[in-house]
Amino acid sequence: MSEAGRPVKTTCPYCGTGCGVDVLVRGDATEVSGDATHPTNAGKLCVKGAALGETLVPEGRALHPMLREPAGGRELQRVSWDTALDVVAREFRRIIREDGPQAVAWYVSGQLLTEDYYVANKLVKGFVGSANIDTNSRLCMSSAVAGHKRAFGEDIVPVSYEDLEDADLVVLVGSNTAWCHPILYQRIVKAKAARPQMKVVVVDPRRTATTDAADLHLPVRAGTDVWLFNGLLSFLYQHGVVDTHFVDAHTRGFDRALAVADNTAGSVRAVARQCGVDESLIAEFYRLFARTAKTITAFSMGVNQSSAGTDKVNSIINCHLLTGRIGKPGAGPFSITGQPNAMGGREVGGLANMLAAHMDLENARHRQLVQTFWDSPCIAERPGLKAVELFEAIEAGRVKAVWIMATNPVVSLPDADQVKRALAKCEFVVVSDVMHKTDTTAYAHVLLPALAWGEKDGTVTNSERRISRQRAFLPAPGEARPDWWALAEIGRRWGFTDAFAYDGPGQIFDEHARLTTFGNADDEVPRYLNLSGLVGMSAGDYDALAPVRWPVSGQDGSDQRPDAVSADAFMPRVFSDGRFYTADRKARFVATPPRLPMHARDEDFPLALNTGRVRDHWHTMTRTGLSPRLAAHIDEPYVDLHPQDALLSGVREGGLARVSTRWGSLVARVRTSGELPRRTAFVPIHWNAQYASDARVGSLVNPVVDPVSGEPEFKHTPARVEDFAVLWHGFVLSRTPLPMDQVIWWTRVTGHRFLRYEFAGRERVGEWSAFARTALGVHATDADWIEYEDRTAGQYRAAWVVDDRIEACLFVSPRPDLPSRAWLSGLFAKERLEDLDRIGLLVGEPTDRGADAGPTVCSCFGIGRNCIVEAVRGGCHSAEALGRKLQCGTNCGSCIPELKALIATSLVPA
Ligand SMILES: Nc1nc2c(c(=O)[nH]1)N[C@H]1C(S)=C(S)[C@@H](COP(=O)(O)OP(=O)(O)OC[C@H]3O[C@@H](n4cnc5c(=O)[nH]c(N)nc54)[C@H](O)[C@@H]3O)O[C@H]1N2
Ligand SMILES: Nc1nc2c(c(=O)[nH]1)N[C@H]1C(S)=C(S)[C@@H](COP(=O)(O)OP(=O)(O)OC[C@H]3O[C@@H](n4cnc5c(=O)[nH]c(N)nc54)[C@H](O)[C@@H]3O)O[C@H]1N2
Ligand code: SF4
Ligand SMILES: [Mo]
Repeated sequence: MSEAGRPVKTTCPYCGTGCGVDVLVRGDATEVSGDATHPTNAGKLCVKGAALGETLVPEGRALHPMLREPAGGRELQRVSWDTALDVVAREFRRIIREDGPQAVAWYVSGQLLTEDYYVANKLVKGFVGSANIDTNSRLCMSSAVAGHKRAFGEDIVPVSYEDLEDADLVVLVGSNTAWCHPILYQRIVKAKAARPQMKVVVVDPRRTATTDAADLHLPVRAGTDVWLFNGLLSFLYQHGVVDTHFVDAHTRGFDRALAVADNTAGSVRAVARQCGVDESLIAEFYRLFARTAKTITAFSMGVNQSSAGTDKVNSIINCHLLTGRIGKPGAGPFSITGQPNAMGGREVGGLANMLAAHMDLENARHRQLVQTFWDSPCIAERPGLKAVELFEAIEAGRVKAVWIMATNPVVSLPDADQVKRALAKCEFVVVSDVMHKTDTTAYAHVLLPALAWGEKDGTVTNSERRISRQRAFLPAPGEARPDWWALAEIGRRWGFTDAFAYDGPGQIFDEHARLTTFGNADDEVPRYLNLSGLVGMSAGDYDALAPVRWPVSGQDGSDQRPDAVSADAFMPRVFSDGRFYTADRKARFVATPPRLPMHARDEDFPLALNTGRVRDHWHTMTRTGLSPRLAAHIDEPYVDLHPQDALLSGVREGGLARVSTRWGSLVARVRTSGELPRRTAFVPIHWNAQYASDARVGSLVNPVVDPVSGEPEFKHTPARVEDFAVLWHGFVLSRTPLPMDQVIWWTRVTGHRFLRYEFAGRERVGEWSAFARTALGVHATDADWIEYEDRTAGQYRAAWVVDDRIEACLFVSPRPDLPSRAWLSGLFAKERLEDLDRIGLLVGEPTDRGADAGPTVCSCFGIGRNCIVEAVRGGCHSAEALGRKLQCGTNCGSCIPELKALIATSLVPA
C-alpha cells in the first residue's frame, strides 16, 4: 500500500513490454506515471499506461461471489465465499468421481500473475491429475513456444530490449509494434534516430503505424511468410552468407531444411509471386539481411496466429541459425509476447502440454521430479486439451465442468458462437473475473470476484524474460480476493491442506523459484530457466524485488539479488557458448514446407478477413472501455477495406456493412483507410456485446489451428462484405445509460460525464420525440427542450437541458454524416450552456468553428484532428513542429505516425 507521499512501484497490466509504473494515491485521486528507474521504460508510458488511472473506477466491478444453481437457470444470487467455494469443490469432485479427471478443465490467462498461474497449474496437474488446463496464451504465443522447443529444445527467448537498440537491422514480422508494444517501438525509433545506419523492415500485409518507421515495407499476401523466409534461407546459402563453423558445430538438420527451401522458394521470382510483392522489394530485403550481421527478426501475431504458425517461427529461426546470428549482441530471433504475463505463464507451465518450471510432460523423470516436489497424489501423464479442442469437448459433453479465469472466451476464441453453445450446455461453469458483466460471465453458474490491477500482488515476466513486481496500492473492493487464494481454497477443501497452505504470493513465488532448481543440476541437460538466486527471499526482499531478467543464478556465489538491474550486464548471454537445450546440445533446423492458409480460396467469401488490435483498446475492453481518453481515439467497431473492394461489395466509407464468414457475421462501420491490399478486410478484435449490438469478430473466425501448436488462424478467414441497409443513422449523448434494445444496430462509447450511443434503424419513425422517449429511453424531467426537425430531409435534432446544463442530445439523419461528436462532448463539460451553444444545438453545428477540435488523434493531450490540420496549414510541417505548438505526440509518441499522415494529406492542395 502507498506510504504517504511516496509512489508505489508496480508494472503495467497491459502489453508484454512490461513497463514500470509509479502510482501515487492521494485521497480518491490516483496519479500514474512512468517509473524512471525501471529498465524497460525509464519513465515513459504509452497512452494506455498513462490512462490507467481512468480505469480504476468502481463501475461494473464483480464485488461478491454469485451463484446460480446448476439446474436452475435463474439469475445469479449473492452468496458467501464459503458457500461458493463449497459448491465449486463439491461439483468438481463429483464430476471427477463420476467421469474421471479428464471431465473437468481450467481455462486461464496470461493476465494472471505468476503466483496465481503456479497454483492453478499445481492444483490441476498434481492434484486433479490431468493436464486439462490451457490458457489464452494458446491463442497468442503457443506457436512461438512450439517453434522455440523444436529449434532450441527449451522455450527460450534469446534477445533483450538492448539488443533491439543495438541491432543494425530490425525485421518486424506480423507485428504492429507501434500500437501494440508502443514503448518498445519508441525505443527502436529512438535508436534509429541516434544511429541512422540502423534499418527497419516491416513484413505485414497492411500498412500500419509501424510501417512509418520502416525503410522497407513488404506487404506480403497473408499467410505467405514461410515462402519469404524459406526464400531467404536459399538466398543466403546461394550467396555464401553462412556461418559454417556454427552450423557444423552447433546445429543439425540443415540439409533437409535447405532442400525444402530450395524446392519451394529457390528464387526471388518464385517468392515474389507467392508473396504477391514486387521482386525488387524482396531482393532488397534479402540483400539487406545478407549484409547485416547484427540482425534481429522480431515477430508477433501475424506469425503466431496462423495454421502454419510454428513453421513460420522455425523458418525465421532457420535463417538465424544459418548465419550464426544468435547468442550475440544485437542479433537473434525475437518473439514479442502479448500479455503482461505471457512469459510468466510459460515458466510455470500454464499450457496443456507443459509441466511446471520448463519441464516436459512427456519426460518421465520430469513428471517424477515435479510430483516429488509437490508431494502430490498424482501427476498428469499426458497433454490435456488445447483451447479450441477444450471448448469442442465441452460442447460434446466430454468435459462437464470448466473454470474460466481472467479471460473472456465468448469474445476471444475463434468460432466464438460455438463457445456460447458449449458453455450453455456445460453442466458447471465457474468464472473468476474482476467485472460482473462480460459476455462470458453471462454463462457462469458461479462467479468469483477477483482482485484487479492495483489490488493484486505478485510478479509478471515480460518479453525479454524480466521479472517485475506488480504491487497493490488500493484496498480490495467488496469481497474480491486474489485468484491464487480461490484456487488454494479448493485444494484445501479437497483435503490437501499442506500443499495449499499459502499465506501470500511471496511464499508461492519461493516455491516456484525452488522448483526451477529442483533436480536441475542433475539433469543431463539442465534447464535454462533457473531462479536459484531468488530462492529464500524474506517477505521484505520479495516486496522490494527489483526488476530482474532470468536466469537468476545464486549457485556460484554471484547472487544477483542485491542489485539485479546492474547484474544484467554480467549475465552470460544465452546460446553464446553455442550450446542449446536439446539432448545433444545442438540447435535444430526445421524443414518448413510452406502451405497456404486453410480454405484460402472460396468463391462465396472472396476476401481474407484479418483481425487485430487498435492503439487505445485492450482486448475485450473490460478496462480500456471505461476510459474516456482511450475511447476517443477509435470509438466504433469498423471494417477496413481496399476502396475497390468496398466498391465491388457495394459499401461506402462511413456506412454500415455486414461482414460474414462461414462461421458468423457482424455489422460494423466501413472504412477505406488505404492501408489494406486488395481482397482483404480488417476488423478489430475489441468490441463485444457490452459495447455493441453485433460486433464480436471472434464469431467469424475459422477455428482451424496450427497442427503443432494448436494456435488458431485469427488472421485469415474467407469473408464477404455487404451493405447493411438502414433508413437512418443517429447518435445520442446522455448523462445516464440508455437501453438501446429497440434499434437494429448500436455501439456505446464512454465519454467524460456522458455515454454516447451511435445507432441506426430500419423502421420509419413517425414522431422522433416520442421515439427518443420510448425506444431510446431518453428521460429528462423538467427539461427545457431544444428541438429541430426537417421532415423532407429526414433530419431531426434535440437537446434536453436542465438548469442550463445539458442532459442529453440526439441527432438523426438518413446519411451517416452527422455533426461533430467532439464539439458536443465539450458541451457536457460545461456547467452552464451559453446562448451560442444553444444556437449551435439548434442549427446542428458549432457557431464558433474553434469549438470543434475534431476526433482525437493525440489521446495523451486530447488534441483533435481539426486543431492539427489547422496547425499544419498554419505552417507546422513536421511532427516536431506540431508537438511544439500543440504538445501532440510529445508524451508517448504513439500518434506520431498519424500526425505525419495528417501533415501529408493536409498539405495536398485542395
Ligand atoms: N493496443 C493494444 N496493444 C496490445 C494488445 C491490445 O489488445 N491492444 N494486446 C496485446 C497482446 S495479448 C498481443 S498478442 C499483442 C499483439 O500484437 P501484434 O501482433 O502486433 O498485433 P495484431 O494487431 O494482432 O497483429 C499484428 C499484425 O499482423 C499482421 N498480419 C496478419 N496476417 C499476417 C501474415 O500472414 N503475415 C504477416 N507477416 N503479418 C500478418 C496484421 O496485419 C497486423 O498488423 O499486442 C499486445 N498489445
Ligand atoms: N479474432 C481474434 N481473436 C483473438 C486475437 C486476435 O488477434 N484476433 N488475439 C488473441 C489473443 S493474442 C489474446 S491474448 C486473447 C485475449 O482475449 P481475452 O483474454 O479473452 O481478453 P481480455 O479482455 O483481456 O480478458 C480478460 C478477462 O479477465 C478479466 N480480468 C482482468 N484481470 C483479472 C484478474 O486479475 N483476475 C481475473 N480473474 N480476471 C481478470 C477481465 O475483466 C476480462 O474479462 O484474444 C485472442 N483472440
Ligand atoms: S507499452 Fe504501454 S501498454 Fe505496454 S507495458 Fe508499456 S505502458 Fe503498458
Ligand atoms: Mo495475446
